[in-house]
Amino acid sequence: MSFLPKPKLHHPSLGCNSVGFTRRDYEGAISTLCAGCGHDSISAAIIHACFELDLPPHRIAKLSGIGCSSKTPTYFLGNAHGFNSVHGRMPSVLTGANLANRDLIYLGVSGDGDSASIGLGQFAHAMRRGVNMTYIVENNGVYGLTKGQFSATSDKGAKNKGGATNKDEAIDLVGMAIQLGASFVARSFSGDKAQLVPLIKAALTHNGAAFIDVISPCVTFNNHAGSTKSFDYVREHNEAVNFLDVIVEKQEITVNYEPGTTELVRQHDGSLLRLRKLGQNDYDPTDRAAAFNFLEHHKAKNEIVTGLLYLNPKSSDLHDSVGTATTPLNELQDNTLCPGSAALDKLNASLR
Ligand SMILES: Cc1ncc(C[n+]2csc(CCOP(=O)(O)OP(=O)(O)O)c2C)c(N)n1
Ligand code: SF4
Ligand SMILES: [Mg+2]
Repeated sequence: MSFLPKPKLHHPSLGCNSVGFTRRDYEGAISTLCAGCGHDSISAAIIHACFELDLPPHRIAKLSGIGCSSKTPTYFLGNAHGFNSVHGRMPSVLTGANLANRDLIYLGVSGDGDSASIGLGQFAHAMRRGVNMTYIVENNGVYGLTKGQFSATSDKGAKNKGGATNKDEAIDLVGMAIQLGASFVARSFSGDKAQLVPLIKAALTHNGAAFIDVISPCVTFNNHAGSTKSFDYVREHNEAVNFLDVIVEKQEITVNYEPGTTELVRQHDGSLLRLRKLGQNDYDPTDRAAAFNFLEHHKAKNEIVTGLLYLNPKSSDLHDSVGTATTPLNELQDNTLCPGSAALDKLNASLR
């Protein structure tokens, strides 16, 4: 059985957020993934982020492709709109839905196989077009659902469970997203909820293409010595550049920070991102070229850089560039859809 509904009961004293929902209202069915799978921790972080952002679940549309990762939308936001599409095709289905109804908040969930192998072209075009969405890749370096083949994000030299070595170069989706023009690019780790939840909140409030690569160990097929996506390896090589707080516009914006260690970035919707810099670096996430160099530099040292890596605070989205109507298509009235024969005659005359 792949769908186990959770009982609706909850403790009467469970707190509500400002739109009247408890945390339970953001949950989905009981997960059927392997116990300990990193993907389940990401689902928990999504639930946490949406509850804290006070998002009404029915205002969210969650879409995915095929894979263990793409199964996860069943396990969170049971009251949201959902569409489980074809392997690697989530970005185009989401783009279509977004163009038809811009009033929903779009969350795309995918895997490294789904996005870096079969769906690489779809991933690239969603990023370069600036589709207003949060795009999460649950990156375990293998095709988990089909029993652990190397994926395109598996590092060269990494070993699979049977001891075979990957001979191909890895695709770094974070570097690609920056290069392709995504306006929000981050990397995190499923085992670091304190870092991941604020990143998801910031991505959900961002206008434009927001991409988060989340290293998410596959405990069944890729959590052994020799894997560069295991819990132990990521913990040992994780280099966090910053820590994020999200202050949404409706709250009174007060900040308290040590000068020189915190950076404030105001987003398109008025929300404020408070970035606490970690370590001794002076990392500036708004400098695209520097972000790219930083990534390459640390990759050469086998370090996995996490945190908010690139942000364009003046981002725009596909609707801005295409100039679409502000009203969702299903709400347009006949007089708007059909302005009459006089308007058609005028248009035809202008083309003669
Ligand atoms: C068109 C098509 N090709 C191949 C498959 C077989 N298939 C299903 S899931 C998958 C890979 C999933 O890997 P990933 O996206 O990394 O997800 P994970 O299971 O690791 O979370 C493949 C190759 C398919 N379902 N459809
Ligand atoms: S096979 Fe791997 S990715 Fe799939 S549910 Fe199990 S641990 Fe998770
Ligand atoms: Mg995978």
